[in-house]
Amino acid sequence: MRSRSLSRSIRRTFFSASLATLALVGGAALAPADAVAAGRLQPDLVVDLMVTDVLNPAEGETFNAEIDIRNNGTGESSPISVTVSVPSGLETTTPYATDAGWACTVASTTSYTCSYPELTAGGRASRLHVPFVVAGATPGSTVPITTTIAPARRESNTDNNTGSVTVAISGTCVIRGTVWHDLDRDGQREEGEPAIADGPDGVLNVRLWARQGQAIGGGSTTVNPDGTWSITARTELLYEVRVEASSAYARTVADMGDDATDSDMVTSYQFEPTLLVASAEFSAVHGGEYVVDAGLVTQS
Ligand SMILES: [Ca+2]
Ligand SMILES: [Ca+2]
Ligand SMILES: [Ca+2]
Repeated sequence: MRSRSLSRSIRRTFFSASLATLALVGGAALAPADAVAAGRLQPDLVVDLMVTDVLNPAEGETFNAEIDIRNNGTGESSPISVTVSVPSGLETTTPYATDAGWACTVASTTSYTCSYPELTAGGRASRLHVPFVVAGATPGSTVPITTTIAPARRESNTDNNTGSVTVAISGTCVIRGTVWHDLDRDGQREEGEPAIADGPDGVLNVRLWARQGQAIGGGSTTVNPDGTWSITARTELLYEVRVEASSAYARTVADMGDDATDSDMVTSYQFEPTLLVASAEFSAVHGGEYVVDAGLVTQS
């Protein structure tokens, strides 16, 4: 009896001594709940970002999905295994061996599997690049690509282990217009108002300008003797039509009256040494036909 009583007493003393030691080491007293959380260090792997390096790839072209993975948890993860889906319309190709730490294999016709070493708490994996070939996707459609991280051992949250991005498949459209001389400056093309022809004293060029750096597209042309022009262009991006002409001209008033016979140039970027005017930005989609006319007046 006595020995047991003694033993309990010793244990109690020992326990309070350890708590005191903990408090001293930590520099502040730890509340019991904090002590428990600190003792269970859990990883939380997250698909932090998923993008493609090309916004609008076309049939037969190769583009990359770019994927950032990090550990938002409090503990180190186990080695990481990631599945990247290959949807219908896209095909796998040889994975890269250049992403530090990553090793990818073609798991099947519908997925890649990629592995990476353990990530410490707060750690980020080097960016993963996964190549895709457009094969049989419908022009103008959007195709989703999904990344799924296999749950790490003791992972605290697996709801954020998936990320996805959609890529738009480029098609073709026709963009065309007429450049004319708006003699009476009313913004409408009437009978007798002439075309402005190609050349240093007329129209230097017509160009499709794309603001989105990761979009592929554009094109340029000169006008025909009757002032008309036409460009067949890639789609699933935003374009602006820019007309460069002699500085003898300026832009007439835009969007005045009947759209079939008005001028669609809403911006003047430059007057010297050449005139540079532009349409509003518009979304070009597969199969579309866009008429963008330019009325110019004599520079006064
Ligand atoms: Ca997670
Ligand atoms: Ca007119
Ligand atoms: Ca218009």
